[in-house]
Amino acid sequence: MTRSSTSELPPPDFVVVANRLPVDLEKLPDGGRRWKRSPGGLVTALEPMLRARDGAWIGWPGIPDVDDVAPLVEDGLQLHPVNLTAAEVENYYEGFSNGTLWPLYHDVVAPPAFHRHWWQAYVAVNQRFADHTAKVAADGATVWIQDYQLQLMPGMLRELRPDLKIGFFLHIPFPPTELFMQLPWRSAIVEGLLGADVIGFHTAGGVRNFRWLATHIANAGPVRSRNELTVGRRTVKLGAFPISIDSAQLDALSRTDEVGKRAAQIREDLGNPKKIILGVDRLDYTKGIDVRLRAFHELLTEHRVQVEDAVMIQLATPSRERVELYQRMRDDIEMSVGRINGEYAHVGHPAVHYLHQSLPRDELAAFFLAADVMLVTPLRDGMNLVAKEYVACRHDNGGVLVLSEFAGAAVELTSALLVNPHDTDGVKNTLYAALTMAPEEGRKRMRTLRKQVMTHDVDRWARSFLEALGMDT
Ligand code: ADQ
Repeated sequence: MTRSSTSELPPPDFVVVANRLPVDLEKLPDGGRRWKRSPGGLVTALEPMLRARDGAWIGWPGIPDVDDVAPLVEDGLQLHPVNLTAAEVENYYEGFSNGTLWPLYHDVVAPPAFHRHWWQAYVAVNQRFADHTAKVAADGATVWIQDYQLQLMPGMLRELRPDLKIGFFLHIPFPPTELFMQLPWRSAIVEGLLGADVIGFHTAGGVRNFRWLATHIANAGPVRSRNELTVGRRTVKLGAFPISIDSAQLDALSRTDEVGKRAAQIREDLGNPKKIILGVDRLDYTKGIDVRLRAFHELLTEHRVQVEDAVMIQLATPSRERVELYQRMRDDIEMSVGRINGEYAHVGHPAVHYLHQSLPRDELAAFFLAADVMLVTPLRDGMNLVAKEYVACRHDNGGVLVLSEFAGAAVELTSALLVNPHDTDGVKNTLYAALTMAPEEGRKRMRTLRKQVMTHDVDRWARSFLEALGMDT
């Protein structure tokens, strides 16, 4: 990585703004600090475009109370840190973003909390991001704002810099209007979003919900067409842009010898069971990890599945560990795993293997390649990239994907076995069907799924959004 300061560079004409920077700042034991890359799909997709244009990324570096970090340039990409205080992390991030908006936007599967001091912190932090961006962006630049933590920012930025082209993309579902209406600050959020020129959602359902609210509770004028609203003298475009993954890269990784050998090794380490069932998630109450544990447990109890024949692996990345609800959910999941193993494991052969760990990409690819059935059962999910990653890794056309109807991915991945995660019998019977599916039918379904995932990658997603915003990609 070559690093330098931003002072000698021209102002960027393409700027991405997200809650987090694509690098994390780490505190060292000796009191020093260092930057660590935090790879993610969004960075991979946008990096080439950002570098080609000497673009900039604005975001929080991941630790609170560091207001002395200068912007830096990393291999041609400008990184501009925005500081958050410890109180703002608590109130804007853990509070309003993850304690109010996250559950509200995910069908209130957990009750959202409404606190005025959380909201005030959300307003203040959005304003800081807007002020920062207004200072950094070149005349007439394109600014692409990401996700639910920054929904007020499009409006705030437009006030400061009407010359900018502003796009906003929501990575989580936009909820049904009846649920959104609970939010005491609903008009401010809708008006904030309407500051953008293009507002993107994963699905047409999100577009529909937002369009109704924009015309009923905010000052959006007549609907010009299904996907265009009039706001004052401006036109705001709405669109469904289903995000994806770097499909070719994962496909290539899963074809390497190392990953193939590691997948075989995983099978052997498990005692060569006939079937391996896999779940891979951030440990979050929206992901329905409990749903699939219950289904597997019942199949064992009903003797439809024997532990000698089928094992389950649940990989769970630690997430939001300071939030009490997440601590409780983790306890519940670990208790269920303990109970299933207590009843059905043999010494040396657990029924459920549970890893509360984040794994490297190649290791994850090996698990995907080893798994006969992939269980993706969220109660609600904006998209769910795990489902697409599984498909991209199955270059052998093997494996069966069981997918929740309530994941955005279900709109595209219709050849998966779709389930209603609230219907335990349905999930259980579908899991059984997946375990006993004729190989030819499995391959046929996987071929269709791969056609979709391999041709609709994250680069295509980013380009289609930026083209809607009028950027020459
Ligand atoms: P997330 O809720 O984080 O994203 P998801 O789309 O599934 O959900 O992405 C999770 C990522 O974490 C995947 O790339 C997955 O491989 C990785 N991961 C999960 N467990 C892991 C483990 N144990 N080790 C290593 N990596 C692991 C939000 C929305 C989604 C939306 C995305 C992108 O909630 O609905 O798809 O943003 O818009």
